[in-house]
Amino acid sequence: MPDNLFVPPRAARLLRGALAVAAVPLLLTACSSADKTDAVASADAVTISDQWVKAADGGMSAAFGDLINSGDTPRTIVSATSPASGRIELHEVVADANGTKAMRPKRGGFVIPAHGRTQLRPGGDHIMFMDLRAPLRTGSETSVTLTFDDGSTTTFTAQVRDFAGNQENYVPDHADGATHAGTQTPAHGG
Ligand SMILES: [Cu+2]
Repeated sequence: MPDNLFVPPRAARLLRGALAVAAVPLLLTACSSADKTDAVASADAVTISDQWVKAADGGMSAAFGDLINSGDTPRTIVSATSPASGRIELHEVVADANGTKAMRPKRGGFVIPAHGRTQLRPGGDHIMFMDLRAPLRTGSETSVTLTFDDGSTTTFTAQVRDFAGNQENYVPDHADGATHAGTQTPAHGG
């Protein structure tokens, strides 16, 4: 009988201890989901602004814009698709030993730094439309879907614009069939 009198406070102590232990992981979980770092999909952390696509009658074109990362961790785009092009590659422009600029698939994709931006520009990184399904007419629009390395995707709409300058990355004498051969051998760029 006296034993029974002692059990409740002891049980209460044990219970309190168990709650304290259980509270730790609960708090950690609450913290990590509250300060949106890893819990947020890349597609929700990255937006694009000033996006546009170069007008072209056929063959190749490219999409440009500013990729903006509002999150605390770097995000990586690994591929892209668009109904406008049979194939899309993520390109960078590099200079070879002779100083000649050439484009090639960017290894590892486009990385957008935490709280930073990655600019896609003519003469720099760009989303390369390798094989247009139809002419891209000035003033029309097309959509592009980006896939991140966490598997999340985001789709944006870009207006088609005339663009004449700074075409070193798709020079006409490389822009016929020969260019496709070139881009199919990314090894040439190193
Ligand atoms: Cu390109």
